[in-house]
Amino acid sequence: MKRAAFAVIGHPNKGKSSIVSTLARNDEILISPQSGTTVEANRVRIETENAGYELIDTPGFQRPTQVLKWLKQRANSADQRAAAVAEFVSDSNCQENFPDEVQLLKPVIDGAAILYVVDGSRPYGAEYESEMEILRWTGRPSMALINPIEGNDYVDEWSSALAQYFKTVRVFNPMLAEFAAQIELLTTFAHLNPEWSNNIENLTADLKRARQTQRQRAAIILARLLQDLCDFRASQKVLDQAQAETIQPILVETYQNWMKATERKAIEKLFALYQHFHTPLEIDQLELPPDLFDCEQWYAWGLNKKQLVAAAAVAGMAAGAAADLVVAGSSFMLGAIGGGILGGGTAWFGADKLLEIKLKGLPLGGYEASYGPISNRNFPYVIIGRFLFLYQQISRRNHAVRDTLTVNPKALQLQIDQLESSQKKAIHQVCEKLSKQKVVEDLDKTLAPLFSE
Ligand SMILES: Nc1nc2c(ncn2[C@@H]2O[C@H](COP(=O)(O)OP(=O)(O)OP(=O)(O)O)[C@@H](O)[C@H]2O)c(=O)[nH]1
Ligand SMILES: [Mg+2]
Repeated sequence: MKRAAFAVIGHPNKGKSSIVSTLARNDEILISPQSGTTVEANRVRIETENAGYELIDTPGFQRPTQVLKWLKQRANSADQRAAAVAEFVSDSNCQENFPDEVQLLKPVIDGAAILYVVDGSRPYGAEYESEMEILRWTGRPSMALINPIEGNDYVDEWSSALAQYFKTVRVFNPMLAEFAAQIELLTTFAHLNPEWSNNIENLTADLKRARQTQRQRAAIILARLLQDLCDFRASQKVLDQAQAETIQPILVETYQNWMKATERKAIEKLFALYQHFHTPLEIDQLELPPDLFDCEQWYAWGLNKKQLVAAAAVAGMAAGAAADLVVAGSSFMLGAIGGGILGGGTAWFGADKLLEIKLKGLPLGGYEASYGPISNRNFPYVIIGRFLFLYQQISRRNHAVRDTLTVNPKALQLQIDQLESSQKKAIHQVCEKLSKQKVVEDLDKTLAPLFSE
């Protein structure tokens, strides 16, 4: 099966590398606001299960008018033009005088098709005609992409001009194009050369399947994280109660550090699953506030008291248990009354609301002091909320996007509400089990509906 290769070509700073980065799902490709960032042709292979193709990122045209002049001296008629371009690429003087044009034309001479990239937010100008003319001289299959970098103002103007040189013209924004738009573009590529159509058909089918698998894997990562965080306890042997008291802060620290590190590792796995290896992330550490029901910052992540009572009802918990939840929330009262103590006292005092050190006698003497696991009913929702937010961001983030991913929480409840009632109920039931440190079979399958496209 013939594999396609596309050289992405254009003026400097028009988003060529951005397009390669997004289509290849590769966040290592250099992109920058500085013109002339790409200085050498860079071949990027895209491999899927049953197919593959190549994108070639190239430097921008620097002196197209002079290059065209050079070429015109070498070809008297149309049949000689492609050979003139080939001569240009292998000519040592040209390699020295026009390094950028040699770099960008070489892959085309070697058999790649052309993706010509322009900026739809800037006016068309005749100066682009030398570039398009040179590309036409190669005789290779080609299409044009209009990247609306700062808007659509000149897209129509560009479309008319490009139609003079290219049979196929598409608008494609490497920052915002969703998965479906990327697949659509790949499908268009297939039309450039009938020899590639089988391969590209396999490619798009593979990519769609891979995306489905990614969602399943994301659910598996969350399932493990939930089970781990809900079950974890830090413990240590001690001789007596006095010693237990002295090691309290150490146990608490061990516990909290482990919880944070475990969540962090799961997030890294999630990002790697979507081939994002360099995304700068700004996320608050997973801190355990004194009271998971009432601390302001947790509302955004977990469920509030009322929602939690409703969830309990949906999950089919006994009426008494639901009432307990409201009472459990009365530590809110404690918080309110004892605000001074909580605020000014040690962190330990506050954490005591959620968790406390337990002391257990050991058969051969001495004690085991332990901290955790957390059995607050809201806790699984908090973990789900944080993870799902990041899933939504990263699974839709194009690889050309390089800014910091900041966490701006939305209510998890909204997403759970969108599910069918049986799915909702199943999730509330597993959260209830998790908060009691029960092992949940097929947790990932229950969570799967939360991972929407
Ligand atoms: N907002 C926005 N910015 C874009 C878009 N495409 C590219 N950019 C930005 O434009 C700048 C240039 O993008 P590159 O992809 O490096 O452009 P290039 O054509 O490869 O540039 P050279 O390698 O220098 O020729 C970068 O700062 C990109 O972030 C877009 O669709 N929208
Ligand atoms: Mg570049």
